[in-house]
Amino acid sequence: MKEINVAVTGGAGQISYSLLPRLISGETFGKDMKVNLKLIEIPQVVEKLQGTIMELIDCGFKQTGSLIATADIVEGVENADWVLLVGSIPRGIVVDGKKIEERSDLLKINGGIFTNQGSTIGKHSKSDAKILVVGNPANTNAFIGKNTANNSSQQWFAMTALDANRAKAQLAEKAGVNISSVTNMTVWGNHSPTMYPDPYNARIDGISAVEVIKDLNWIENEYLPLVQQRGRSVIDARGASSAASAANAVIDTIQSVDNATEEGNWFSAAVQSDGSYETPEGLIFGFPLRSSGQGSVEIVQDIKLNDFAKSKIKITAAELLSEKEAVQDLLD
Ligand code: NAX
Repeated sequence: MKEINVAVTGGAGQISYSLLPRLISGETFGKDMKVNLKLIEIPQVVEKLQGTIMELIDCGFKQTGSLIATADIVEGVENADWVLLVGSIPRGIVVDGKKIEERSDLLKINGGIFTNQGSTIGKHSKSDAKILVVGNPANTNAFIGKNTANNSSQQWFAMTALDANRAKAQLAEKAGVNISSVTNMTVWGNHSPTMYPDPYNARIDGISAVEVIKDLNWIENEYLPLVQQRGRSVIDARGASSAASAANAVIDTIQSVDNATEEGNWFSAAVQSDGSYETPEGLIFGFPLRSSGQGSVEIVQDIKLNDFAKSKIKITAAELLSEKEAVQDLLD
């Protein structure tokens, strides 16, 4: 069997609990791939991972390779092919006696974590490693990580696949079709309520979703907030954040990056902007992407954006620029 090394931070968190079995079951990397997992946690929590490891062993998957728990980031990301940065400090936590409520404080605290993780990944993970940031604020954490990693042969992504899946699901429900009919979904910009899930270029059985649904008021005034606030709606209903669907989106992203994209389709993730679609260069920005299946991923060009789309993309770009400013001192 071939082998792959996967590192996951936040290994004892909610998303990981749904994610980890699916990483080692043959579902994500294929039936012929043995998966060596390194689970990384903060020192106060690392002991708990022994329980998770027992459960992973007890799943009895034949693709399961070595299972290691560590609080040492160097040991954790050493030689990794994929690094899944799921761990981060949530809003509301008390740090040095202060309750962290402000987005700017959250940006700084998590930024500090991602400078260290980024530089370690840059030095110790494989030269063709792929890194997916899930922990929020995901785009700006990835921006910090990529810049401190300073290793241009590694590829950094921030996750927008959950938003894209939510965006497809709402279109499918409104149109009364199966979700598999909805393709070409892009979530432009930030993984935050300013994101722009693009219904004009999304297709339902090959036709623009807007043309199929024929309800512009719903599209522009109801659909967007539904998708943008879906995470909040799940928390309100469940009393906990969306962990199973987030884990599923991690797997979707890995598969989208690792396998060739179907002809005519694309997938959604945030990558470093090269200035495409007049977005600020350097930001980690949600784009439509295609993968060759051989390691390269490119931004799909020449998608038509109407004035509505351009105005929404400007808003999310402005938010990402202000997040960048808030963490700039960590990068100087
Ligand atoms: P949990 O709070 O259940 O778990 C987070 C885990 O990360 C904790 O066990 C914590 O100890 C660990 N951790 C914190 N700092 C760490 C560090 N420096 N190194 C290693 N581990 C560390 O959160 P969970 O529900 O699993 O969510 C994880 C992150 O995903 C959150 O930031 C959340 O906001 C974010 N999300 C991102 C989504 C996306 O689409 N990009 C969607 C789902 C989710 O909201």
